[in-house]
Amino acid sequence: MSAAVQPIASAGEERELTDGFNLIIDALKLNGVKTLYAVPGIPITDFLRMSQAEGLRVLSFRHEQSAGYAASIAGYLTKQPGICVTVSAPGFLNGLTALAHATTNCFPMILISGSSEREVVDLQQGDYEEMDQLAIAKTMCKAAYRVLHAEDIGIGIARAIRAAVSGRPGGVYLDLPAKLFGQVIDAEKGKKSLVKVIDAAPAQIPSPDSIKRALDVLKSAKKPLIILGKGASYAQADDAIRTLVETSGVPFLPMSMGKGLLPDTHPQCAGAARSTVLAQSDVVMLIGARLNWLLSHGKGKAWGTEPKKFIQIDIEPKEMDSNVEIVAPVVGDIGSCVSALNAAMSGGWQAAPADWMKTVTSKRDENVAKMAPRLRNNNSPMDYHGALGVLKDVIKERPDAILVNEGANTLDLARGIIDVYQPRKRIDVGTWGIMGIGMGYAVAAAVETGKPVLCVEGDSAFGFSGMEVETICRYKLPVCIVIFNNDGIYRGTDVNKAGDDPATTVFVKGARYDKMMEAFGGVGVNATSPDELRQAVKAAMDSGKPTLINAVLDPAAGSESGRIGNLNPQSALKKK
Ligand SMILES: Cc1ncc(C[n+]2csc(CCOP(=O)(O)OP(=O)(O)O)c2C)c(N)n1
Ligand SMILES: [Mg+2]
Repeated sequence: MSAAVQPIASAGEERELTDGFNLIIDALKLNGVKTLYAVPGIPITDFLRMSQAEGLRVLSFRHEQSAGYAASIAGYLTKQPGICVTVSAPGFLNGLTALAHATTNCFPMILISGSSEREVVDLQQGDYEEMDQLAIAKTMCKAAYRVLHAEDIGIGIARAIRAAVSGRPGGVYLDLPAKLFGQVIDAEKGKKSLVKVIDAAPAQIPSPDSIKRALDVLKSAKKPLIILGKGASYAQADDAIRTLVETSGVPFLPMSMGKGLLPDTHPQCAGAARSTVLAQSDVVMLIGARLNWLLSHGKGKAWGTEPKKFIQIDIEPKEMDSNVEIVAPVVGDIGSCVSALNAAMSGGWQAAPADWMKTVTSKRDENVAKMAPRLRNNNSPMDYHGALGVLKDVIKERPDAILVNEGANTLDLARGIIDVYQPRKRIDVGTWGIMGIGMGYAVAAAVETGKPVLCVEGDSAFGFSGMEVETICRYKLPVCIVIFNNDGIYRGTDVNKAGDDPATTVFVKGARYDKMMEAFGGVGVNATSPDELRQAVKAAMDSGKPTLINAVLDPAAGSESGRIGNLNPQSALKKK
């Protein structure tokens, strides 16, 4: 039990007291929380001070959205809910995007926001930062709770933790009105009210029938494929997944954040033969991957004409048949499901047909060979391939570094080109293709893993969280940011057809983002060729000093919306 307590004389006896501030801290610490991602202000300024004094690490950001993204990815990386703390109304709303993002991506996160006085808010009498935060949050997360009495803090925090990590993980909102922090109760009573969450994410064992059905379908395949989603990475069942893939002899396709579960250079990796395996496979086993837009909903042109049978492993029963028929649903946590499959296969398993594996590997090798010379160009200004060839080498030399990636072309090309070798080393825009995760992710990745971080950022993408370079410098984090500066969104060459304003997709030409870093004492480098880029990134990764490299790209490099230009609506009318 932390400090707090002060003896007071009451009716001739001395009692120890505690308060809301201390009970929240005690409840978090009791449940193993070590880090808070936050922006201070009324009513949480003192709470953050006291948290820091009590040994919690408090990372103080410049904007709640970045603090929220940091918390969300901390949840993904650790399987413990990442905690973001904000002030009321505007701070809460700034954090809410990240909470919704966490829910959509199935990352465990808790957004704790201070709120204004209930009596005033509910009568809409115009309180300081008045807003019915709980009602708003409810529509955007997995669960939302409010605590009104100090003796309920223990239960409130326990519920939030359990809701965030159990079953399919997601975002949870916890509303803490200003008055709660100062509420004083008997210290002994307070201590007894705390709850340590036991087995917060209980294993969910798949039914034996579902395992047998899945293996029967897999056995019947002539051209099987395994798709590894970020749910598989989240599960931290790395060895079991590797065993399953290798025993089955099935080619695997990693989704963006599933990369590295097995190295991209693994002989069974079909990453560089994506269109071939999607179109030609006959049985597809999805492990922690959803058939959402990122997999073209499991149907249509990308999936070819070959009839498909889907096996799906997911903790959420409602995921099954969401887009197409799942002939073999396996519902349970990924670790338990994959272990059960491995156990059932251990009696002897006929590896996938060799001619199929050969088709996949020859296509893959052909694509890799075609790409190779483009990655070795030393053009100045750079193109994406020249710059990414350098970063591919850097990650090969430092496979333990965490790669953060956002942008359009910068994202799509980096995903394809930079090989990942270890699980949970690539973190990016996720299900929504969201810009703005960059610096928040970088902070949390450095803090939670202690590993060096390499951020590969489009110049537009970086702008969404760019002010957090100050945060990175302040905490002296080993983060190297490379900005692919092509003067704009997708390209820097658009021209406004009417008037003097610049086109909507272009930025100040020749901007020097590296100077921003220097403003806060970090290292800034302007790199105009792949050779210069290589030197600068290597120096940054060696020194661990916060570094920002402005990589000057040809403004004409890049295409509209990167690889997803087809999603732009088109009109039959002629465009202006
Ligand atoms: C929050 C949010 N706002 C807007 C977008 C739309 N959007 C998609 S990619 C992108 C920026 C692409 O430009 P850049 O980061 O410079 O990458 P490039 O293609 O130029 O390499 C934007 C604004 C988004 N995905 N998310
Ligand atoms: Mg750009």
